[in-house]
Amino acid sequence: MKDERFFRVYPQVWTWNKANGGQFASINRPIAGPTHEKKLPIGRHPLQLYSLGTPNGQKVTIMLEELLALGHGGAEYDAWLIRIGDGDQFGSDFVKINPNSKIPALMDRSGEKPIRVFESGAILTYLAEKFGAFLPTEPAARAECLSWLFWQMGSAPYLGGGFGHFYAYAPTKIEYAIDRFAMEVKRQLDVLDRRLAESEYLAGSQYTIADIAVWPWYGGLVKGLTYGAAEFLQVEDYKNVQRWADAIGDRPAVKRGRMVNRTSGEPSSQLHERHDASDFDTRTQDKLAAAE
Ligand SMILES: N[C@@H](CCC(=O)N[C@@H](CS)C(=O)NCC(=O)O)C(=O)O
Repeated sequence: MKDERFFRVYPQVWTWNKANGGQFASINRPIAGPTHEKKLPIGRHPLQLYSLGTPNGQKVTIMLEELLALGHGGAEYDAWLIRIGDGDQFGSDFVKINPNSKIPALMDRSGEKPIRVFESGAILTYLAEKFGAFLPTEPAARAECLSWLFWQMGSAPYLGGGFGHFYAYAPTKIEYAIDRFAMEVKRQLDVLDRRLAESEYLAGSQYTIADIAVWPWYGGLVKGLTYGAAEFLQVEDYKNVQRWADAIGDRPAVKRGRMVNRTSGEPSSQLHERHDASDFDTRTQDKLAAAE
């Protein structure tokens, strides 16, 4: 029950203040559905990915690059860029693939009827089952893998929407919110650190979709790639997470997956769209700029 003090600050009925000064004020809205008609391009490969190189987007491109590295030719994909800052996620075709208007979104066009998949955890599971890879089949190992995968899906919003939002993006710094989410994120890092003290990877001795889901968020955080919060959160303390983050970050497929649909950082690390394996050598932003 809200008390008197609440209504001194807030009205009885919430109204939408479009210009609230927040970093993502231009795209945040309280209603779902498309804002405009927009066709999405379709390339020549069986899998069509519509995404952006954020941690949630990287999960899928890392998975696809890992599958290709294993020799699964059916995992060939076209990765199209969805610029969420420009509102591409509210285009009509995109909303048909993901009614939640968030990247990543996947269309599998390999069968008779196209299959849409949204939510990064669902996409990882779909691809793992389709290709029989990175998801153990033995019941105990499979349960462990899915437990950590779902742990990620439930935990990362506290890291991104909670800590990251209030520490890095909110227009006013609210000590209570930063403290609350810093504490939760440190607790989560400790959960991972204790697990990785007893196990090489999250689900056991094998590298799985659980690692692929968790690494872009928590690996990025402990390597100082996210929110500039490495010192604030004392990420060096999490020695087992550091060991695991380094091992995964060294994988060639992870290095490639991180480049796809990336629009920030060194131009040589940005491959805005990926349509062919050779694009990593020929179509990064530095190469495209040099060719102009
Ligand atoms: N639970 C979703 C989260 C996806 C998500 O939050 N995507 C963000 C980028 S990292 C997005 O598309 N934001 C656009 C928006 O909120 O309008 C998943 O894991 O796929």
